[in-house]
Amino acid sequence: MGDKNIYKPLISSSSYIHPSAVVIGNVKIGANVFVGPNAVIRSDETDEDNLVSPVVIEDDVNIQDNVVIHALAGSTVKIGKGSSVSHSAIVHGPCEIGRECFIGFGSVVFKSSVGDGTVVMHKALVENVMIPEKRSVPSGSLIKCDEDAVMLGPVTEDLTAFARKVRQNNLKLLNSPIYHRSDSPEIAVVMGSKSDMDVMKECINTLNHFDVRHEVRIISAHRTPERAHSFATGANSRGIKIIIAAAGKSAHLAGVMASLTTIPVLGVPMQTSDLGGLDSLLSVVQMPGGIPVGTTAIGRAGAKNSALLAVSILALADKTLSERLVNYRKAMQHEVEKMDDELCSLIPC
Ligand code: RP5
Repeated sequence: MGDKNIYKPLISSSSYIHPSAVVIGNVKIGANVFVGPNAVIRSDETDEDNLVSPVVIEDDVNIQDNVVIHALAGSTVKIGKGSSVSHSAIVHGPCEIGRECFIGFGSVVFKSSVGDGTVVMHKALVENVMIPEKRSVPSGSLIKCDEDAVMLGPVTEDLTAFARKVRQNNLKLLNSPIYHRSDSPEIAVVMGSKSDMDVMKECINTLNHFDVRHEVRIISAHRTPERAHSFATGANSRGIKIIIAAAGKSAHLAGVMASLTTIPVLGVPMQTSDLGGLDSLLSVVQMPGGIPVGTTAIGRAGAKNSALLAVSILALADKTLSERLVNYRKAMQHEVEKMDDELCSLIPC
């Protein structure tokens, strides 16, 4: 048996999967992919070596409602960048759909490859063929041998424009408030390593105190650069309003995040054993003009303050949060006054 992790879907954080859609097994979904209601994407059949071949959905693809994408054991499915698979279509492996293709309502594509830019209109059956690039498959066609495929005419400009429009409209859904769940996190707390967690608990506890919805991730600018990239580019479309990024040593995480998104990024430099955190501080704070990172103090104080700073930014548009922040300050004030009173009672002022 191979590595069990390869059987888990790997989905870019910039993509949207509707809660009613089902994604099972060795499925890789790239950036900015929209998967609509009731779509099923399964890669679960094992071959003779007990391995599961992948279903790969490249960036900017849209998979509409009730689409089924599945593969026979040992075969793969690939949907190329910028393609659309429309309502109730079935793409069954082995199958390769090229880039910027369109597969229409209720069409079935099985054991076939479809060249870049080809448009398959509605209720067509494409089986056991290779369709060259930029062909047009009319609605209701049966394309079952290479002779059928050779007879296909070129895709017209109108069809290409239609496919582009469908793609653009569906990708817009990624940013639509209709698909933003009201319980989605507003703040992302990202740290470069699990070893940062002990300090970053200060941040997380403070966000919990203010009841601010947040998510916590471990993403490294150096060790998982691709994940850092897809996380930062997708944060805005997922409704994240502020990223808090903590890292130590040569701490690029906050800067990398800030370079890939326009939402505010707060950097927390971690204390280090070699240089006490000065290394982290300078790496986080010394951003060249143009890409700002709001930097807090090194270590625990900085972790706590990053949360408070994030809360104060959110409070600009949230009266309840603003009141909580005022009360938090008042409580701190009372605590210090109490300390002073106690001291004065021991040593008369
Ligand atoms: C950075 O390197 C992390 O943010 C952490 O502060 C530091 C050390 O990481 P580990 O070696 O403990 O994983 O990337």
